[in-house]
Amino acid sequence: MTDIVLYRNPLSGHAHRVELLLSLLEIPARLVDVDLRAGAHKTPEFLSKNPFGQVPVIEDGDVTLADSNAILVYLAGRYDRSGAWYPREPLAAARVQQWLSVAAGQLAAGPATARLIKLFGRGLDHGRAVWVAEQLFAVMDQALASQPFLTGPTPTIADVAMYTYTAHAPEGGLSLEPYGNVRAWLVRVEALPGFVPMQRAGAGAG
Ligand SMILES: N[C@@H](CCC(=O)N[C@@H](CS)C(=O)NCC(=O)O)C(=O)O
Repeated sequence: MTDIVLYRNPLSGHAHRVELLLSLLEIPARLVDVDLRAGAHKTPEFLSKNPFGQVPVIEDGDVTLADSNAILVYLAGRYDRSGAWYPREPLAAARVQQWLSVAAGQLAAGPATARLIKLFGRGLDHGRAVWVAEQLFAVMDQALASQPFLTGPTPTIADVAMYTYTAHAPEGGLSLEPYGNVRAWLVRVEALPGFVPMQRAGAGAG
């Protein structure tokens, strides 16, 4: 098997969730940094990989795939022989999908957007992002009161999708202090064999 190529930016939480699953599943990968500040994601060459001009994108042999959650589904479906990270049983799969939708919805509109505003000066509404994030964290905290991971007793790609922008919420001016179950869950994810963190922000992308 040739290494999977992951086009990413080191400060992109969407790209980090893919890097995290690659590492948890011990899938050999080569990381290629895309310089978002220089506009490398809007060149014809990169747009041929992802017409939306966004990271992450992976290349796996002759497969080119964009969108972080789609990539998680693909990697788990193709490479996780245990089937635990993306269960096939209809209700279990639906429970995972619920959180993937939240990751593309409230997580993106809340903590990820707050971070874009605070770190990268994006001209968006910080108050609204905080409002969305606080509602999200309250729901996550409740879900995690009765189970160690978002969909049950073992981790799935739902936890991978939700991890990064939750862990980095303080970079967007959000406090995780009121959400003890969320903080305990972050520690559990960080203790998984193969966990890799995203670097804390200094300079870079979004
Ligand atoms: N829905 C996409 C969102 C990816 C995304 O927003 N990527 C950001 C970096 S975190 C990006 O490439 N932004 C550059 C741009 O949109 O021009 C996914 O889940 O992969």
